[in-house]
Amino acid sequence: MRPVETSPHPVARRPSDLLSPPTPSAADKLEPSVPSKKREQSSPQQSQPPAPAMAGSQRYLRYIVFALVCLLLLFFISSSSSVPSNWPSYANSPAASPEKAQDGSKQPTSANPAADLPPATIPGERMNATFVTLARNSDVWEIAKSIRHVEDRFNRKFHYDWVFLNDAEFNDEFKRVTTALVSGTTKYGKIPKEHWSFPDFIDQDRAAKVRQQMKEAKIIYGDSVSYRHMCRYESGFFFRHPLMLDYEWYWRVEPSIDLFCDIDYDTFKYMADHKKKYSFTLSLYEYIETIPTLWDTVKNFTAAHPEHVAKDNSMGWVSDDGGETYNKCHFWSNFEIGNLNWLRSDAYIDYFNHLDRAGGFFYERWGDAPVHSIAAALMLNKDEIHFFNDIAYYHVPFTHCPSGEDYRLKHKCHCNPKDNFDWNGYSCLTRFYELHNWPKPVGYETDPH
Ligand SMILES: Nc1nc2c(ncn2[C@@H]2O[C@H](COP(=O)(O)OP(=O)(O)OP(=O)(O)O)[C@@H](O)[C@H]2O)c(=O)[nH]1
Ligand SMILES: [Mg+2]
Repeated sequence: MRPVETSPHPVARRPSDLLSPPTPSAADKLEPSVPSKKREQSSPQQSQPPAPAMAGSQRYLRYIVFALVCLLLLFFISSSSSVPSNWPSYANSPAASPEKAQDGSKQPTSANPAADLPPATIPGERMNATFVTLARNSDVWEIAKSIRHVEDRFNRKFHYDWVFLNDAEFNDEFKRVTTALVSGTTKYGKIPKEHWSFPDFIDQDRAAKVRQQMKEAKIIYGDSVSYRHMCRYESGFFFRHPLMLDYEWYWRVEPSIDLFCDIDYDTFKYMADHKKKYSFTLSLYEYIETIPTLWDTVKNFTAAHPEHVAKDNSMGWVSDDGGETYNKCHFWSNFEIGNLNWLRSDAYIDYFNHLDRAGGFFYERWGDAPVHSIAAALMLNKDEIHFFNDIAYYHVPFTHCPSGEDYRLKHKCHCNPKDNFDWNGYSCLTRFYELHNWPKPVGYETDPH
């Protein structure tokens, strides 16, 4: 919050203050019956006995002067509170004149009694949950925007904590700005070096060559070392940071995202009550150039650890040929609400270690989105993955805007349904609906797509 600045100069509050003549002094207002000049003159005169005729006419003169002064005062007061004639008139507005309120009664100003406004704070138990953001100090203003959206649409009603993680120390500005915005408790953690560096089994020359080749092939973030550390960290470590060990549920938030609709219920509690472990709002196809050997590595893992594969899994969502090849569908992991105990489970840790040893985070450019998504698809039962259709979300360049105008209006959504990515050919949501044999959501037919 910006400090309130005090001005050393008296400031005119309205244009009329500059235009109107000065109002009488406080002293004049307190003793209106004796104008100040008159008071000064009166004492010498009182010392001489007045002639009777003079005394009468002087009294009348005084009354006349007094009446004139009163008239002048009244004129000054009324002219200083009037607005210039070229200002718009609100004379007929009920708000401007309470005595003209629509029901004809004189009403004092009162609070809006509308019953359908959501309460400022939603009562009830809170889950053991936190928001989590990986960010650099330079992300401060973009994460500030994201926090504002999350607070306005959800967290001002719940006050969940927010954990910030960084491979460097957070500076004071980052802490000040984010702490001021979050309604829950904020925590700031530095990532240990061993979670944000090349493991010793990685061949540095081979990794550098790949980066050069990807740069020439113009693959997005193809030559970036830090992006690779970020993807590896989000895949295998954030949930093990000491600050995260306190929690069971997380909601991942990135800089520059938008939430478009009010969320009036506790999404963490929803996950717990419905036995969900992982969730998404957007899904799409991955660039195959960044993960050429990921699926083969996964197949090696499932062959070695069949016990980690869920019976009622979502293989049909990630493979069109019963697991032979990967169809590249993944949940977009810049948004996630999920269960930290699942990520900390033996099954997930075995999976991550297997992938990490294969080296694809550095010899290719494996993203945390396909890594999380394949794990969820194969190691969770399909009912444990939740599609948050009601969380309207944007991360450049895609928007999830819920189907159905009725829902959007009731939840004060400000997304344009034309921007909805769900039924676009590059989205994997239709496949998800087919996997579950769900009909398309209400409003699908009438919304533009
Ligand atoms: N501390 C830290 N955080 C990073 C670094 N690189 C990325 N991040 C964070 O990791 C998350 C993902 O990075 P992004 O750059 O948004 O990656 P992306 O979403 O694939 O790409 P964009 O389309 O550019 O958003 C964000 O929360 C970033 O703030 C880094 O080097 N250090
Ligand atoms: Mg991002």
